[in-house]
Amino acid sequence: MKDIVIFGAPGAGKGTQSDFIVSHYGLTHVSTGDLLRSEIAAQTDLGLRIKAIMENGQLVSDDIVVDMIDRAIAADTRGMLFDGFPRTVAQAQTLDRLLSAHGRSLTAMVQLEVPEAELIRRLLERAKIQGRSDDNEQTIANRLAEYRAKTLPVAEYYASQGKRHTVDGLGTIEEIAARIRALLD
Ligand code: B4P
Repeated sequence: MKDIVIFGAPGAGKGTQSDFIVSHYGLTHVSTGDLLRSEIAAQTDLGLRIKAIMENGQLVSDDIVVDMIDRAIAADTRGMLFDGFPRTVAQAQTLDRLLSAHGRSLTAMVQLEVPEAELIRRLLERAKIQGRSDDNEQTIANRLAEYRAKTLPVAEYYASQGKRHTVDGLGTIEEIAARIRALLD
């Protein structure tokens, strides 16, 4: 059973490449961004708190996302693709613990590498098409700062376990998917 993390900065293409990876390898897709947006759409008290944090470009607290992931792992029997999780070293440590409690361990982490100017270009382009409330210039700057400070250390965490694999995230969606497939095969 494969359990894979797709990792990268905001706009690196994690969600985009996840579609290909889950269909090709028959994995269960779990995107913490999607789960959090569903909570917002349901207009729960928790959703309202999450909305304010996301619109500010900050990370939602570890306990909220860990609870979501815990439930997703417990329900899965196929192997999983973790998209947008872990985003802090504490989340990465928790993922190791949760998988181990189910007799599993992470197979690989795939890091999409994209220069910052291209990340900003993609997110501003998405803003025009999807109108996501966290895709505006100020929020994007905050999200990139959060990424550098809290999420990039996760790459070192997996490098120290020998599980980090980098992929050039520039090119067409199909070219990048082919690079990921070559790596995972
Ligand atoms: P996410 O939903 O994970 O969003 P993201 O990082 O912006 O997107 P992604 O990298 O998936 O980009 P995409 O493929 O869509 O997170 C949103 C927020 O949720 C976070 O800021 C945070 O507040 C919160 N959150 C989520 N998980 C959390 C966690 N674990 N802990 C705490 N908080 C958490 O690509 C972006 C755009 O680029 C798209 O428009 C796409 O069409 C385009 N694109 C993709 N590949 C391309 C290519 N090759 N060429 C040109 N354009 C491309």
